[in-house]
Amino acid sequence: MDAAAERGGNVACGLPRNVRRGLHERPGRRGIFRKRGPTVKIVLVSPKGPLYRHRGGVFKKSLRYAPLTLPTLAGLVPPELGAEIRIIDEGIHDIDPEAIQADLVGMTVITGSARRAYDLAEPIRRRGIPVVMGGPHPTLVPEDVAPHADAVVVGYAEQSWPRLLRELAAGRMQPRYDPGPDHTLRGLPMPRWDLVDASRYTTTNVFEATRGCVHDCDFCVVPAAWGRVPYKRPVEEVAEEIRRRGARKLIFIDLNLISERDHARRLFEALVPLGVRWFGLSTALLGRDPELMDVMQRSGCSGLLIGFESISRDSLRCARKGFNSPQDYRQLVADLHRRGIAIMGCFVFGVDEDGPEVFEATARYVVEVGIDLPRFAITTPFPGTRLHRRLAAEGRILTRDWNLYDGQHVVFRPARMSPRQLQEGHESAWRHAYRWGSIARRLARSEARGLVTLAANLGYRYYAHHLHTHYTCDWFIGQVTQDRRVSA
Ligand code: B12
Ligand code: SF4
Repeated sequence: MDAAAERGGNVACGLPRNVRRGLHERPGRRGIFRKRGPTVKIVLVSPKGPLYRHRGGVFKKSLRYAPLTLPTLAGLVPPELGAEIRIIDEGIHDIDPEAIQADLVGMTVITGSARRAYDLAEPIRRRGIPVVMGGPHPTLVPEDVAPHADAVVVGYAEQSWPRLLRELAAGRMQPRYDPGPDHTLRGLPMPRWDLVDASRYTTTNVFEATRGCVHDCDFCVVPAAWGRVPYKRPVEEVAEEIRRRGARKLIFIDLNLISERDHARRLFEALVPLGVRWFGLSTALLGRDPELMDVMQRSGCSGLLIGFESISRDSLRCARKGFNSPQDYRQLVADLHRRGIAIMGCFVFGVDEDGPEVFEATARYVVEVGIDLPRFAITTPFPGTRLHRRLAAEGRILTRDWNLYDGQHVVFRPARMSPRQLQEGHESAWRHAYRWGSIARRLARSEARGLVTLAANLGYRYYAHHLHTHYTCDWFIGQVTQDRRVSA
């Protein structure tokens, strides 16, 4: 007898056995929600990603803003279901899967958290509670996720998630949901921030104005998962949401805010009268557009994350990011600093053109140019990307342990160095960039420096010198042998 049946189909105890068994096969069955009285319990979970498994240090709270995904999904729950919704971000709250009481559990999954999501789902499903998974990993490789979930939601879920819930209520949830052709970001309900414990995050003033990106970089999950269509929210709706929430300092999580220039310009202009300070993401192409930088400055931009990726033209071409021009980086940094905009500069190591010299050269460069907050990552061939397919075809994927797909571990055989050189070189770049002397030199070059930038540097200095504490396991890549390779 399974646990749900044991509890006799109580409202809070998951699907009764007969409904659960026939979940996908019996369209038109009486819906579970109506059957169980007015209160439907939905628990939305963000399983702990690799970087957050070890708490402690400065990352306890200081650099973390509240995740937008779960409040967004909660906002999309159809009101007529009268649902009681709980949000659990496992980076913040511990979860006991055996104790979860719900009619449905929804999990958002990135590749690095997939293993954890599967482990959490297993005891929950055993107790008769259906689990639905969505997000980047289910979108990229739904077939990997399907055995671990009752339904997989592929792609953006603005239309499919409410449909799933209505169909579940009617007793005919399908095993897979795809976004309809009518996907739009117009007229979205407000994210349910009231369900988030704001005291655990630096801020809950997290917004999005666009989705997707027009570019097609080899390693990037975004074009692989969602295509190259940039979806845009109407500028007035974004401004209205900011106004209604009374946000003065905010974060845009859009991967490339300037993906469509005209929308970006109108957005920034709409921000001017709001008198906000904001942080967001952009490509280095911004450097070619002083007019856009001016309006950005007027709109209150105080920091940008920019994917510089490499200081080598060949490496950039190799990663299909040839639109970045390293010869222009210095000018871009200076132009942004002059406008009081600090820069979090991201670099990635391990593309085929990279040799062992790349680490020191890059670390020295970021100090010399004065990047406020440099970040380094190891090229990660996320499943479903073109890069993954190519490396798999070349027999260079070393492991499919998704726990290691976090941008901090070497999971493939690099072309011009050993896996160990890549792992150790990446760590040495972090340490070099966050030496006391390097921090001082970088910040001395930045006119955008302030207490926040200094505090963030101290945070990253801690991280740079404790990388191993933040790793999930002792993946000792040097010991990987030929026969541990995985080629598909
Ligand atoms: C913000 C963000 C973060 C934040 C996340 C936390 C936060 N406080 O917000 C921070 C900076 C901490 C972060 C860290 C990392 N991130 Co991140 N992040 C993002 C980003 C830019 C936005 C996510 C977001 O909020 N989107 C807005 C919401 C509304 O959209 P959404 O999450 O896609 O959800 C929609 C659908 O996907 C779907 N959906 C999602 N989940 C579910 C669940 C259910 C049940 C259903 C029905 C639907 C559904 O419905 C939603 C509405 O359409 C995405 C890129 C992107 N644009 O997706 C990368 C992204 C998710 N991150 C990524 C990565 C790799 C990382 C890191 C590993 C990077 C690193 N090395 O540091 C770490 C991992 C952290 C960890 N937990 O382990 C990758 C994931 C790739 C993959 N296959 O795993 C992405 C796609 C970026 C990329 N280009 O590669 N990230
Ligand atoms: S510009 Fe950034 S978001 Fe766009 S495809 Fe390239 S890496 Fe991905």
